[in-house]
Amino acid sequence: MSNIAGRVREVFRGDQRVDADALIARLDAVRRFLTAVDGLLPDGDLVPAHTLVERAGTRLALSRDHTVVALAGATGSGKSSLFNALARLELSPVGVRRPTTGVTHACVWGPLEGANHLLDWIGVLPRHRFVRESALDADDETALHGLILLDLPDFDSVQRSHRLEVDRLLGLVDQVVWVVDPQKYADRVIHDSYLREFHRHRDVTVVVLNQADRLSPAEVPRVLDDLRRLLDTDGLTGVPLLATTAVDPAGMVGLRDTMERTVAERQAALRRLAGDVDTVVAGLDQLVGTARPAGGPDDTAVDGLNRALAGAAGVPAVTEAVERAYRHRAGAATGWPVVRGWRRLRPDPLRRLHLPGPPGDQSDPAESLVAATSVPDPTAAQRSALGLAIRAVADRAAADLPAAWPGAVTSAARSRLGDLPDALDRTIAGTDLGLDRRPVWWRAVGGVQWLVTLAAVVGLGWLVLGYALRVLGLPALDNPMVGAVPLPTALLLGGLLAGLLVAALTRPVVRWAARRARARAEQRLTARVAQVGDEYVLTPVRIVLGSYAQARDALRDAARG
Ligand SMILES: Nc1nc2c(ncn2[C@@H]2O[C@H](COP(=O)(O)OP(=O)(O)OP(=O)(O)O)[C@@H](O)[C@H]2O)c(=O)[nH]1
Ligand SMILES: [Mg+2]
Repeated sequence: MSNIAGRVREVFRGDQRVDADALIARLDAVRRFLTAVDGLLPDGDLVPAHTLVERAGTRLALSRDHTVVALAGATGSGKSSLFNALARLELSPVGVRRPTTGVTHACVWGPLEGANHLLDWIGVLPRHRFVRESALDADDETALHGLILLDLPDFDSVQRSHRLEVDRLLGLVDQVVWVVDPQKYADRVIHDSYLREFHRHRDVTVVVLNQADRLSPAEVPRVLDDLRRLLDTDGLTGVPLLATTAVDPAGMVGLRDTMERTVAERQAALRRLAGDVDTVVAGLDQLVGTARPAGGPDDTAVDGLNRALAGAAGVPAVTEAVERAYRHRAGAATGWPVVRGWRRLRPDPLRRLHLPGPPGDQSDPAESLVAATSVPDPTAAQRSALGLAIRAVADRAAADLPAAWPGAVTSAARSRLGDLPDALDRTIAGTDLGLDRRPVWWRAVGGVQWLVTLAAVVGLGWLVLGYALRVLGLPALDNPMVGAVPLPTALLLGGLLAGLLVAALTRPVVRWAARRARARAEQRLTARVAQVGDEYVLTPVRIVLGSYAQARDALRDAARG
């Protein structure tokens, strides 16, 4: 037996210490990761991380002076026999009828009080809890003070409840001693379903080949070598492997030494949780990947979005109306006064869209309080162009992100799509189109038009007066001459001609200024519409990209073991 114990010490490697503060920092990082991805990634992918955070928090809050070690294995491998041999008492029934152990038994070394909360959490019924504290033992058992040993049911049980109980407990205990026997040590179930799954928990895994007395002394090393090879394949290289004989105290020395060392180190709980963090981080790695988070949506896609938004908001229709409104209003202000009134009868093109009318136009003040414009609704083509542009923004922003993220980015980009039409309409209604002041030159030209019209009226009056005097036989007025033309005639004709001339000369200037007013309005509208796009589409996308960056940083912190 001492040979076997010697072999055990050679491969034992429980020397890697886990710093409690560093572990808590890693768990905090996992918590930050979960906060960052909350609502963005499928909940199903996050279950192990949530479970870890909850379990680790509870385990660390409970006694850190106790080490919970579970004896796990196939039915009949000798778990209960080892449990009793370690306790040196017959606590858990050992039987020939399989399976024997149906519920977990616990044995606590040292006072039970401190361990009770831990056993409540683990879920061992009080009637199956035992205390290994006897005055008769003197100091024999002090080396194991702090140990809580669990005798588990069989994991390969015909009883489904046994398997469920084992799986539940394996997620909670600090260390697992896997018990195999010479007949079944190579069984696929234990290797494929259990040991392989525990490869990140090598630091808290011990494997014992029990019933070693059933092998000849020459066979023991051979079977241990074979088992070691299988464990290497399972990814459990270097885990302590020892042979035990539950029915012979000498065959328990190696396992007892291992237990004492585990209890003395007070490291198993921390190592187990560190292994859990490793497992969770490895599982989450593909959700975050190595891609650097994009700074934000790219410029080309944003330009496309702004164009599509402008189209959907009816910016072309409004700018067209601005140009016509400018011509309309300039015509009314600078046109020939004889026909000006007639112009005013025609409706203002901007008012027709329920946009601000000419300055001082109070014809319907209530209407100006209504945000909704009568800008035509977007066509089906404009709507689908907007949909595509939003998609393109999301696709470009999420191009380098792992598969789990593009969906979240697209949802964010589309999250406020329903509010966009109203927001765009309000923006159009609230944009200063640059037409609310009459240019000075309109007033100057208008003044000239009034002057020449006045001259024509004076000329006409003068002529009418002269004609009336002649009809009544009264002395005629002495008409001054302008060249060969009498002054009243010159005033009338000159005034009329000058009016038409000023109107003709003004027309191309008005057209040019109307185009400029249109360009200015287009610039302002495009800028305001882009702000709406920023608020309703780009900001939600940026928030998701920010969450990705936070999740990535958090996972990197959690991975630092
Ligand atoms: N010779 C020998 N027999 C053993 C040894 N360990 C256990 N046995 C016997 O193997 C049988 C099964 O032992 P248990 O301790 O009940 O096995 P278990 O793993 O608890 O089984 P379940 O509770 O059914 O999961 C009993 O008859 C034990 O006496 C050992 O080291 N050597
Ligand atoms: Mg048993």
